[in-house]
Amino acid sequence: MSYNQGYGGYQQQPYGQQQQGYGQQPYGQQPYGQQQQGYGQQGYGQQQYATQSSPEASLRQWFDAVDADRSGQLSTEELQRALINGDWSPFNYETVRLMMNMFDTDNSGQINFAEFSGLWKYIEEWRACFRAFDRDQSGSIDFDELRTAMRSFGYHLSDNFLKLLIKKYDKNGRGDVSFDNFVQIAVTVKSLTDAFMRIDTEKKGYATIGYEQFLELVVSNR
Ligand SMILES: [Ca+2]
Ligand SMILES: [Ca+2]
Repeated sequence: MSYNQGYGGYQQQPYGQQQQGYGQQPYGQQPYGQQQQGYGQQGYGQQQYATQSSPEASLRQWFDAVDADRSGQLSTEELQRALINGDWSPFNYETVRLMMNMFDTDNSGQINFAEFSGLWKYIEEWRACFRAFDRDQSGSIDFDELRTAMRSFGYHLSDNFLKLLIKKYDKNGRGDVSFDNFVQIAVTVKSLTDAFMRIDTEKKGYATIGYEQFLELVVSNR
């Protein structure tokens, strides 16, 4: 029952109808203007690129700086150097791989500059979102903050499941999650929910799923 209740979130507020879903987030409302602030905070603005004129030029320089072998493409390892949390720690490998899969549109296993620009914009949108939900500005998302975030994304998840998410993605053992892990949680929950909704055709919040169908769902979302 609690499962159905928890999952019921998407019945009550289907996508696009969420009270304050993605649309209402700071997404897109603060494009590059506000991100300047982010640049400085994340460290790379403090390096020699600080005074660059256009955001594109800064981004290009950032891309070139992390493209260690000068191939004009970023490998997963190079990309990891480009993606930094608020506390300057690099993104965890899993999140980098997730971003790689999402933005490597030509499936080359590398990220070119055009793909990187899209990826960067996406990350900056998430950064604004993360800041909005990090109420106490601790630089991490705790249980209450995660619950608020997931609700506003339209997911009504039980406290137990939210606790499980924190437990799984809390890399410092402090009972909260860093920026990279927050993104990973949100993207994972979304892709798994979308996959489930394709099986749950009657939108009941439960479905009969075959063994291999289940394996397929999990594997294709990794
Ligand atoms: Ca490279
Ligand atoms: Ca916080």
